[in-house]
Amino acid sequence: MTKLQFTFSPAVAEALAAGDPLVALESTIITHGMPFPANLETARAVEDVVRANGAVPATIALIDGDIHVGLDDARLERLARAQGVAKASGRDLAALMVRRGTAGTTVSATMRIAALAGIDIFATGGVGGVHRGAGETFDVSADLTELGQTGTTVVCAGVKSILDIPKTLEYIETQRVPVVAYGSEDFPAFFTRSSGLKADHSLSSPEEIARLMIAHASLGSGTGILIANPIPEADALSPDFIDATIADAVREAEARGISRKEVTPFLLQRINELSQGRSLAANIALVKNNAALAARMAEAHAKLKR
Ligand code: PSU
Repeated sequence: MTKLQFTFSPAVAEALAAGDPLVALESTIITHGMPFPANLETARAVEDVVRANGAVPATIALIDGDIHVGLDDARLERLARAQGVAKASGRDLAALMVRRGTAGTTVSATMRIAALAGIDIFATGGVGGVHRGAGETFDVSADLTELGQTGTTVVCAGVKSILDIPKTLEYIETQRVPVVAYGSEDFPAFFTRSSGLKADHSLSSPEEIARLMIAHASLGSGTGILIANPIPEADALSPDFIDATIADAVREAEARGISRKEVTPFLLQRINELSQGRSLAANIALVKNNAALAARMAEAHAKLKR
């Protein structure tokens, strides 16, 4: 088998060689999750947050058929401005590499690439999950099966209620993936600090999570870990407001027959429009909050591994 070659940025290559803390970041949030220029500003700001908290950011994307681990600013800007680029989950990567394609990588693709590159921790906004109506459509994000197979620790703000949150948690349980809420008993719902459902476990420091990662790895299950970090209180949206907005967007998606991998980007964009930018502001705040926690975890984890 030929070994997959990645294109590492100099900063990422150096950190990997030295065993310094690193945080992987996804790029579908740039290509499909936010409008330009907020996507570019956020991508840059999130990298700065990782650096300010003691780790090296490694934004992952597919550019002209090459898998990049760590993007320079010119590539980040190209990705943020690109129109009509692909959204690559893990299963799309090989075909896009052959076609020399350019794509944002989803949580599933990014966690797989991070693991192959030797990066243990990955920060994002929300992971995909079981869609509402999945009993009929079978629409379950590949993020969840990837979590069951790839040993990356993913920091998110829970999942959005565009999804069926109870079914998503059931599916994650079936995949044997530990779910830990950070500093809370509740599993958060992205825009709000609680989904109304309890998380299986709660931890309250980056050091504890780093110890959990080491213990989990020693058990050899091979699964990832999902860390659910609630949005900061000051940035959270009111549950009534966001639930009504999401319900309108979901109805519209159904009426327009939006399906498959178009569903999530459509809903994100419509919710942003319907909320007049309030959902985008919350999204930016929670991604930065996750990046800060992930960097502090990476620092604690790198110390334990030395
Ligand atoms: N949820 C968000 N923002 C996002 C995504 C999900 O709040 O940008 C992106 C992530 O990249 C995630 C992907 O991996 O959407 C899931 O897509 P799907 O539901 O088609 O699997």
